[in-house]
Amino acid sequence: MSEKEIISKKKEIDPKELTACDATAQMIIKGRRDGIETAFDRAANMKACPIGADSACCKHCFMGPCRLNAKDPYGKVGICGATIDTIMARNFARMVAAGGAAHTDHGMSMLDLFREVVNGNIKDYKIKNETKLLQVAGYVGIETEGREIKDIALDLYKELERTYTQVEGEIPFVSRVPEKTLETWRKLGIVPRGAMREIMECMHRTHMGVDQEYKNITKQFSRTALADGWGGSMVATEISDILFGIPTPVSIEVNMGVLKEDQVNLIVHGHEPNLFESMIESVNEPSLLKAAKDAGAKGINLVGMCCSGAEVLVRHGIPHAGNFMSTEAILVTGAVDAMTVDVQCIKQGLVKVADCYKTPLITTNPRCHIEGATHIEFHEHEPKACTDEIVIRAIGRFKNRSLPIEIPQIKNAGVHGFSHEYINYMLGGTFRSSYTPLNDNIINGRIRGVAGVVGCTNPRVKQDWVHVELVKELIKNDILVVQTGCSQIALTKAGLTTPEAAHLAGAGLKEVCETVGMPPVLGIGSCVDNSRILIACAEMVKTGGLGNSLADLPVAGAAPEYMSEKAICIGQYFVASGIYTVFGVTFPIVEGTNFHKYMFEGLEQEGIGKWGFAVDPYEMARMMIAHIDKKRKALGIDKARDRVLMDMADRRALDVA
Ligand code: XCC
Ligand code: SF4
Repeated sequence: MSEKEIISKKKEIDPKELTACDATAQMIIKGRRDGIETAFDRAANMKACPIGADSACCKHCFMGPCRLNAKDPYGKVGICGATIDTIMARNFARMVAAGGAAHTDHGMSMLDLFREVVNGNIKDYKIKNETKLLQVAGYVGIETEGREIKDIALDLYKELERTYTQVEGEIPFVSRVPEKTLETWRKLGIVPRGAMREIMECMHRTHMGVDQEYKNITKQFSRTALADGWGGSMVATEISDILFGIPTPVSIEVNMGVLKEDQVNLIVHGHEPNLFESMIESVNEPSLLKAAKDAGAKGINLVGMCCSGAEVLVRHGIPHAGNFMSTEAILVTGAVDAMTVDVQCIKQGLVKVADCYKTPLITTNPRCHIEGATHIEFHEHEPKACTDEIVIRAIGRFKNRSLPIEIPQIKNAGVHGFSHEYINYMLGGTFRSSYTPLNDNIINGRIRGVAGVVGCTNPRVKQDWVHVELVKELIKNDILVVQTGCSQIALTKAGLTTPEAAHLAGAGLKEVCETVGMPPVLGIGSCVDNSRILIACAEMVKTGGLGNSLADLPVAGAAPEYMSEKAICIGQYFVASGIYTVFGVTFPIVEGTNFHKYMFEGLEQEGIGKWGFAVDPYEMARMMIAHIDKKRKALGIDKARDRVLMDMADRRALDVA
C-alpha cells in the first residue's frame, strides 16, 4: 500500500469539526487531496494515552516504570512505595521545570544579547528605548540620576543576571510584587532564587527517592514557576522592550489571506524576537528586493506565526498568518517560499509537509535542529549572514514554483499592542496616566473584572472554538479580556480585537470601550509577555481600592486549549501569584486524590490562587465569573454592579475601616 493509500484508510474527521478556522479547514481538505497528513489527522488516529493523561505512571527509575490505576488511585503504590500523590506531584514538577526552562532560557538569550550590545560587541542591534531602560533600572533600585546610559545598562545587566544565577536570596523583580503577596510567599517559602537553582532543585527533588510529600514538592514547583513568571519571562519581556521598543496599539491583519501569490512569502515561526528583527532588515535590503523583482516577484512578504509572530505583531504590525495548529496547514497553500523557525512549538511534522510543497524549512538556533530541515545558524554578532541567506533561498523557491497554489482568501483585522505601559496611558490619558480609571471602573461595576485568556491551540479540541466562545461569554458579562500567545490570533480571526467588537460586550464594558476607543479584548504579545499581565495586576493592587494582594483582585486566568509544558508553568506561576486559573482540554492529575484537592482548593486556603478545570467554554466562563464575583463580594464592591456608585476615596475609607 502506498503512503497515500494508508492515509486514506485512516479515520477522516470533517475539518469543520476539527477547527473553527475556515482557512485551516480549507487547507486540511486540500492537504488530504494532496496526500498530506497533519497533526489533526494524527490526533484523530492516536488516542491520548489514558495513563499518561492522568499522570498515573512513573518512570523515574528502572525498578519501574510503574503504572498505577487512576480508577483506584490508592489501590497500589510503585515498586519503591511511591503513592499516586507523590507520582503525580513529581510529574507535575518536571513539567513546570521544563516549561520554566524554556522561558528562562529564552530570557537569558535576550539578556546575552543585551550584554553584548551594551559592551559594543554587537552592532546590528541597539538600545531602542532608553526611557524603558531607565524605568526598569529604577524598578530594581539602580541609580540613574546623572549617569551614562552605558553604565546604567551594565549595572542592569549585572542585576538581572541574578534572575538566573543567584544562589541565595530573592530575584530582582520581586521588587514589583505587591507587599502582601510577597509576605505570603515568604511565609510559604516560595520566593524564588535564581532560575538555574530552582530548576536544578526541582529536578533533584523529583529524582527517585527524594521528595515524597506532595505538599513539599508543590512548594518547590511553585517557586520554580515564580522564577519564570517574575524572573525569566519578565526579563525576556523587559529586555525585548528595551532593545526593540514597547508595543503600542497598531492595526494588524491575521489569517492565511496575508500570503500573497505574486510575492516571495517568508514565514518566521518560533519565539525569539532577535531573529525576526533581523529578518525585517533583510527583507528591506535593496539588493534582495531587487533580486526578488528580478525573479518575477512583486516584493517580499514577511509574515509571522505563533509567538514569533505575536512579538512583531505588537511591535511592528507585521501580519500574522496563524497560530500553532495552522503551521502545517499553511504550507499546504503551496505559497510559502521559506519557513524559518528558531525554538519552541515547532512540530517535527512540518518537515514532511514542507518537503511535499518544496518549501525550505530552515532551523536557525543551535538548540533546535530538526532532522530533514536545513540548518542555517543565526549568530547575533552577524545576524544578517543568516537572514539574508534565508531570503535568497526563498527567492530561489519563488522562481522555481512548480506546484499549484491555493491561498484561502480570508483576512481579518484587529488592533493589538496593549503593553501594560500603554494600558496605563490609554485609560488615564497623558495627564493622568495611571491605573486609577481601570480600578475606578471595576469598583463602580462597569467592568466586572479582568480575565487573562491565553495559550495554545490543541488538536484534541476544535481549534480556536473554545477560546472564542469563552471570550465572547466573558465580555458579554462585562469582563475585560487580556490576551497573549496563540489565543489572541483565534480572537482576531473571530473579529473580537477591533474597537467595533465593543457591541458584543455587556453594557458597562461597552461604555468603557467606546469612551476610550479600545477593543474589549486586548492582545498584548507573546507567551513570555504573560509577565505584562502580572505587572498589570500588580499595578491594580498598588493603585488601590481592590485589596492588598494579587489574590484579592477580581481577576481570573484561562488557557482553554493549552498543549505545552510552558503553559503548565505559566498556569502555576499565576496560581502561585494568587490568581484563579482554569485550564481546558485535559488536566494531568487524577480527580479525587489528595494532590488534586490541594491544587484545586488547598492552595487558595494558603493565601494564593488555585487551579480550575473545564473542557466546555461556557462552564469555564461560569467558573471564572463566579470567582470574580466572589472576589468582588469580599472587597465589598458587589453591590456596585447594581449601580451603587462608589469612588476610590470611599473604597479606601472602606479598606481602612
Ligand atoms: Fe506555543 Fe508560543 Fe502555546 Fe502558541 S501559545 S502553542 S506555547 S506558540 Ni505560547
Ligand atoms: Fe516505580 Fe518508584 Fe521507580 Fe517511580 S521511582 S518508577 S514509582 S519504583
